[in-house]
Amino acid sequence: STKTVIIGQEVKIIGERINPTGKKKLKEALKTNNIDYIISEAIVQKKAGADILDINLGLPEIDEREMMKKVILELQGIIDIPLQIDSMKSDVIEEAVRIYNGKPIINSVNGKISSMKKIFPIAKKYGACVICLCLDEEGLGETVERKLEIAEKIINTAKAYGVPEENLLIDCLTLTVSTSQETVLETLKAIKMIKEKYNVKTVLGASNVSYGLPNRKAINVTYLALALGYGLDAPITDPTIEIIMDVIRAFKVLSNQDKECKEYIEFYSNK
Ligand code: THG
Repeated sequence: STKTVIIGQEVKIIGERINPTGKKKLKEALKTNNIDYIISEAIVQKKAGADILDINLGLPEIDEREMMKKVILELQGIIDIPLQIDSMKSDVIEEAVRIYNGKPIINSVNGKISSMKKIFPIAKKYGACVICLCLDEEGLGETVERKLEIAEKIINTAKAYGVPEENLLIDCLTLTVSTSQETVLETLKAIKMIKEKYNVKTVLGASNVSYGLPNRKAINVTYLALALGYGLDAPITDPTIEIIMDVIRAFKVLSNQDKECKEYIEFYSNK
């Protein structure tokens, strides 16, 4: 189907804070079974404006499957925004989507046969949405052509497994601008082209791009604003970083999503 609407539907913020990568406090909480800390991180992100919460509890020292189950059961009794199940392990993903009340989002599948073979049957069985990473056996797609080729392969394979296009979220992935400068705009062009061609949404991690540079915030928010301009539907980001939410709120005004600037005025008048 040919899509003409690239931007205009509401941007959704995927909160990334429940992920132990580089987070000492969360690692400690996972090791000591401190579910309250994880719940507080969920509440903080929702209050800051997250629309969806990514849940990654992968730590070698713990029983990830048990922890995931406990956290999902607790969180869905407290918080009403959708959860995104993020794990390297397909048994953890399956257990989580099985007990989840509602339509879960799986983070993630990629273009490798081994990944699609594990993830798509689960997505089909539970009616889940799936984030599809533009990488395969040959590595991460670095050009528009490669990203499109991988996305197309994943979309077609999903359909063969009975997972419809509208349940797919494509992640075009970005490398770090300090080491792969020529590739970062390719990611944005791929977002636009994939949305023109397919009935899918797009997601993108909005902070990997700046590794290795000083003043990372400036790079991150500028790239975020560009990505939104190219039609990114859902940035994966930390909503507690004020300037990130400033940019998203401003973008919603400028792209005619925040009608009559209502949310914008409401938010900043009360500050
Ligand atoms: N695409 C998809 N999923 C993803 C990513 C993506 N999941 C993981 C990641 N990228 C997004 N989530 C994070 C989580 C943590 C950090 C960055 C992205 C992070 N942690 C800091 C560190 O590593 O040093 C610590 C920050 C802190 O202490 O607050 O940056 O691209 N589909």
